[in-house]
Amino acid sequence: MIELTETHKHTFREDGFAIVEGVLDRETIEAAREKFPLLFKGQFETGLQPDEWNWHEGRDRDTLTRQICNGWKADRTIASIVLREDIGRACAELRGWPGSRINQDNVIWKPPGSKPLGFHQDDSYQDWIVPNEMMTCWITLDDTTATGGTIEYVRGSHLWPLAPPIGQFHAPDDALADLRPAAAGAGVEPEIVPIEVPAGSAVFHHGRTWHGSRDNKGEAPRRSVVAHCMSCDVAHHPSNVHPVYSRYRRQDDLSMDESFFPILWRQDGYRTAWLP
Ligand SMILES: O=C(O)CCC(=O)C(=O)O
Repeated sequence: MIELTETHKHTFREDGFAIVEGVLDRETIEAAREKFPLLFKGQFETGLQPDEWNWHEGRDRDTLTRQICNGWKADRTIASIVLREDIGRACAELRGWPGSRINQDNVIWKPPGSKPLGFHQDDSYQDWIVPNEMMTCWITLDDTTATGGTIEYVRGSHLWPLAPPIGQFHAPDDALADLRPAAAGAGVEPEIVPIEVPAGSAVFHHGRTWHGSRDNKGEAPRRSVVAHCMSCDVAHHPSNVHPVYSRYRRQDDLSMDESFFPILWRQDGYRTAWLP
């Protein structure tokens, strides 16, 4: 059960991210790890494909970071993590929202030798929703190290302006290429903080906090499950279209469908009925 302290809230306000250890127990960590090879082979427990599936075994280079978006639709173990009520509550509390829905999840697998994910702001990819704001709970299934491809945050960068989507997200030659001009624009020397935490820890980050992960130079994989949330009150944008997620917009209706974007927690006690 995640209980945010005043220290977490203060750190989040100052830095744009806050670490909470002990979010997953050993059994859940093991259960989730076992799903990674199956998911990336296309063996989906529910029979449904995830919305995005960027690395297929046998098709893609081993050096790429492997990523699935909306693994919760394909797998109940992933769903049991990213659709947790306490994650929704913590995201809402940190942002002052009346509640949280899932926007999308990520299943991320960085084997030894795998390449970076470019530093970016999550909100740069959210122009299909109003307001275009996301809040993330990033959870590691492995102990993380600075050289082992862990997530890295730029302290205080949630207060910088919103930048456009970055030039190259997967395996860029220079993971910091888009961060540098953004930092120069903000008039600061970026302070990059690698997150070194035990398996089962979470980091909550603001949708504008610059972050990414560099090469995994270690001997062990780095696996994460990520819940990207949005406010429960969010709507589809009337004209901006996301090629994947705007498919869930109904004709002449901008409201979010709870079948695809369930409400994890709301301050009046509501939670999407089918979630249990
Ligand atoms: O796990 C990573 O390497 C990056 C994840 C990420 O970009 C995110 O959680 O927003």
